[in-house]
Parts: sequence; C-alpha cells; structure tokens
Amino acid sequence: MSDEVKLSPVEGVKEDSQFLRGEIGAELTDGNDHFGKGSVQLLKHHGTYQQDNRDEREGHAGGKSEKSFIFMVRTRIPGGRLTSSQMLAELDLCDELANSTLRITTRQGLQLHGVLKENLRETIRRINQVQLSTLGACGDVERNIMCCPGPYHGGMYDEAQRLASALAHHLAPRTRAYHELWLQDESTGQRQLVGGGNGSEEEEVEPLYGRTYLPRKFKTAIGFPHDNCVDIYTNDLGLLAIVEDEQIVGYNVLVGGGQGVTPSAKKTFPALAKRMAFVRPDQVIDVATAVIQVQRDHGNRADRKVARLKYLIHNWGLPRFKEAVEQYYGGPLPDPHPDDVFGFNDHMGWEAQGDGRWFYGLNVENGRLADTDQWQLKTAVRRICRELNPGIRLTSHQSILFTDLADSAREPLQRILADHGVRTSEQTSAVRRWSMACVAWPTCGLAITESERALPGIIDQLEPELARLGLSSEVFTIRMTGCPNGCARPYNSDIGLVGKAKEKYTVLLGGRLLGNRLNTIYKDLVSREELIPVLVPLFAYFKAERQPNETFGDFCHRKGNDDLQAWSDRYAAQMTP
Ligand code: SRM
Ligand code: SF4
Repeated sequence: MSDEVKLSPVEGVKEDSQFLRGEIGAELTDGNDHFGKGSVQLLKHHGTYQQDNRDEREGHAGGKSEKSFIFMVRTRIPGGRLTSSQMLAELDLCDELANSTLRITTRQGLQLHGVLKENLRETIRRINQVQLSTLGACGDVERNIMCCPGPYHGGMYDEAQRLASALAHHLAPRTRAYHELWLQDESTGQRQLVGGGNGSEEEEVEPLYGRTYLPRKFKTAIGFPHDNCVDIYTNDLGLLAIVEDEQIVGYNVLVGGGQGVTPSAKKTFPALAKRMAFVRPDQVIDVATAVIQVQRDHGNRADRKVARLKYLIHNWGLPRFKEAVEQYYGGPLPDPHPDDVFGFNDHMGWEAQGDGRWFYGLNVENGRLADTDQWQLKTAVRRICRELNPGIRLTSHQSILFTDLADSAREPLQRILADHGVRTSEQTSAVRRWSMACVAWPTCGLAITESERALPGIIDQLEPELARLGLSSEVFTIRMTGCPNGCARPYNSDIGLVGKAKEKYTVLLGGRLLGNRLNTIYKDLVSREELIPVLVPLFAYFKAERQPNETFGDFCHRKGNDDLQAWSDRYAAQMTP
C-alpha cells in the first residue's frame, strides 16, 4: 500500500508495542481495575478482552452509569482436542477466578468470563500450566485452527488433527512478551513450563508476522467433504481434505470466507470462501503460509472494516490473488479437485470409534457449561472427567465429545448425566440440537440484542409448533447473534436471526447445513415477540409444498423471499377471524 494511506490507529499501537508488550506490564500492576486503550488492543493477542457486565452498568451510586471491569479469557485449542485434566483445570478456573461458568465457543475454544484484572495473570498462568495457551486466541493473527473433531480410529482423522496442531504451532506468534508478562516468575525471572509461545532467550523475531502482525484476524479450518462440521466456507482459509481409499491425498484450498458485516457500511458483506487450488499434503503448510503472507502484505491496513482477506480477494479477483499466492509459495498450484462438501456430522450421541472404544457427543446448549436450577451440567462434566478420564473434543457447534471410552464406561457416563438431570443428546430436539447462539449480553461489548439468553426460550416456543406440523425430526440450523458480526455464523444457516437494533432482529432464510450457500434477508427489524409468528407460517408452507427430501433452507431458497412473504400474508389473512 502507498505511504500516503493513513493507517488505522491499531496499526500504530501494534508497531509501537515492541511485539505486543506496549504498556501492559506497567498497567498490570498499576492498581486500576482496567487497562488503557492501547493495552486493550494488544491484550487481545494475548487472548483476553476487557469487558464489563452490561447488566450491571446502570444504577451505580448517584444513578450514574458506570462500568465494573471484567475480562474474558479465551483458550485456543487446535482441533478442539484436550485432556480430561485440562478440562478440569478450566472448570476449576471458572469456579475460582471467573463467573463460575465455562463456555465452549463456535471455534472449538473455551472462554472464561468475569475474570478480574488482579486475577488475570494467575488465570493465564494456570491455563499454561496445563499445557494450553491463550496466545493468539484473539487479535490480528491466525486464530484457533478448527478441525473435524471426529475421534474415529483411522488415518485420515488423525492426520487432519495432526495438521491442525502443526499449523497452529507454525503460525503461532513468536513474541517473548507472552512469557514475560504472564508466565515469568516475577521474583526470580524464571521461565515456566508452558503451553504456547516462545520462551527462548534467542533474538526475538516474528518471521511470519513482523512488527505489525496481520491487518486483521485470520481464521483457518480443516474439514472433510463427507463431514463439513467445521463450516469450512466461513473461514479465511479452508483446507478441505481430499480422500481416496480412506487416505488424504491432498487438500482443496478455499480462500476468503468471512461472516462479519456492518449493515450501515455498504462496503462490508459476508462471503463464502472461494475454491482456489489443490495441494498435496507435503505442500499444505507452505501454501497456507503463502496465503497469510499475501494478506499480511496486501490486506487493507487503513480501514479495519474491510481488512479481512475476503475484501482483498473481492478487490483483486481470485485469479490475481492466486497468482500472488503462487509467487510467495514459489510455484504453480493446480486447480481444485472436483470434490466438494456433501455431508455434515455433528458427532452427537454414542458412536464406535473403530478401535474397540466409544465416544459420546453431548449437545451443550449454546456451549455454556453451568450448573442451574434445572440441571448440573458443569458438575456432570467434572465428574465424567474425574471418574472416567475420557479424551475431550470440542465441536464447532459448541458441544463436547467424551472419547476413548471402554464399553464398561458407557453405563457410568449415562448414569452421571442422569444423576445431574442433564438433558442428553437423545433427549434434545432436532431444532435445539442444530441451533447456536453467540454470547452477546451481558459480556459482549458489541451486542445490540440478547442472543445466548434469548434463543433457548425461542426454541421452547418452536418445539410444539414443529411437533404440531409433524416436523419435529427435520434437520435445519437456526443461528442467532446479538449483532451483525456473525459469531455464531448466521449468514449461511437455514434460519439466521441477527440482532440489528434494540430488541429487533433481522431474519435471514435460505442457507443450509452444508454451509456452502449464503442466506438472504427475509424480514428486517423483527421484535423478539414477532419471531415465532414470522417463522411458523413458513414451516406450514414448507410442510405443504416441500419436494421429497428437500430441506427447509433449500425450500426457502427455491421459493424466494417474495413468494414466502406472499404465502405468509395469505396465511395471516386466513388466520384472522
Ligand atoms: Fe466473534 C468479536 C465472541 C466466533 C466474528 N466475538 C467478538 C467479541 C470478542 C466482541 C468484541 O470484539 O468485543 C466477542 C466476545 C463476546 C464474549 O463476551 O465472549 C466474540 N466470537 C465470539 C465467540 C465466543 C462466540 C461464541 O458464541 O462462541 C466465538 C469465539 C471463537 C473462538 O474460540 O475463537 C466467536 N466471531 C466468531 C465467528 C465464527 C467463526 O469464526 O467460525 C465469527 C464469524 C466468522 C468471521 O470471523 O468472519 C466472528 N467476532 C466476529 C467479528 C466480525 C469480524 C469481521 O470480519 O467483521 C467481531 C468484531 C470484530 O472483529 O471487529 C467479533
Ligand atoms: Fe458479540 Fe456480536 Fe459476536 Fe454476538 S455476534 S458475540 S453480539 S460480537
């Protein structure tokens, strides 16, 4: 980019930060309950966000609106794979230093909410003590690398997971700042055994990122054509494994997916990734690196609203982008293999792994592990980890797999769930199982509407309506977000409910579970109370006129919004006495 372009202020913060240090060290011990603006930007790269509990903003002394600062701490977990002891450590942390809940994210990570500044170092240190890391969980770097969590015995699943780990390692920031700030013993200066980052004394360099890291966040996922559970088309970089005779023979490289939109800025849009090339397994890390290098050097550093890779590809066109990747990589790349996504498995319920052991996929509503009046999900997960010591895999649908279980462990696991009143995957309706909501209120500073706290009630209302229409077993995705940023990936779902204005949602229709089609706006500014009346006529129409095996999203896509609206109007007229 030319020198005259005014860079975004965040670029200056990164440039002056000496590899993500800035004033964080000094501010950590300044006695305040919050950090200054520059540090807030830098802290994201360390995996933490400064927030406040928005429920509690009002009503402070003198009626003044005031913030009590708290921190979200995100652990990045490549492929969502961790051990029972790591899970237990996170559960302990949520009870001891956070708000007593733990959240599985839409990218197979874990989040703590409500950590106080004075406990931030202890929290991050303890996460690292169990060989996990928060470095690069947020910020302008490669984010948590998603990978199909299926724990099936056999080469291809393990190979995909190995690639996720290798890529995560290769693309992790190298700055020593993370160790200095969070992990170094202050009195002795001794380094600790840790899960991520560079603890070495060698000269500090960021060979991939340089001083200013990337223009924006960058997301990668590894999936399979028969199982696109990672929603590959929504990522900046998708690596779709091409499988022959159960062996991965290479990857289709998909580039430029992304969901975030700012409705008032017409230059922003959600985009599906584009199929760019086919690469052999031995090329994949170098080609992924080349894609990131092109974005690093040519992505927009002036305007963060259009800084994601999707905008560079939109501006350049795919052929020019591919040429640039080939130059950085150092050789031509063949066109993509014809294979594409055709299946989706959320891995819920009991399944044999193929090695004599079993896994159980437990649907976790909106990813929140908590004990409530209704059930003690957090306690149940804790007991399963302690008593049965399974492997753990988190899914990109905010759920959890307990893996590597002997046949004899199946009954005890079911008993633990029952003892704590946990709704099993088998007891969960299809509509709930396939729904997701982002965090939104009260912790997300960008939330316009409720999401995680609103969706369960909406599903409660939808369940009997679907049962009445005989549609209870239909599989379709409902994804809700509290703002248009798209954290629960609403723009390629069958039904997207996106917070747009105070207590008002945009309803989008016509995406699909496979994730390779964007939906379109059906109705804007729909209040929470109107959502069910807006959706029910559409299900009635679907029931009446669907084609054999047609899904709800495909039906809406085929009919188009005008036709759907006309039907709804007629339906409403008929219902009016
Ligand atoms: Fe997200 C920002 C939560 C997945 C697009 N996201 C945020 C922040 C950090 C709000 C902020 O910037 O102040 C949210 C913190 C809320 C809280 O209180 O915890 C937040 N995003 C989440 C999580 C926890 C949602 C969830 O319910 O699980 C997900 C964490 C994933 C992880 O472990 O890394 C999460 N965010 C996503 C996804 C889905 C995905 O990646 O598959 C997207 C859409 C895909 C994409 O990136 O295009 C997403 N988040 C955004 C955006 C819009 C980015 C854009 O290009 O416009 C923002 C806002 C921003 O970056 O400016 C954002
Ligand atoms: Fe917050 Fe919006 Fe993301 Fe929901 S979609 S977590 S409201 S940024």
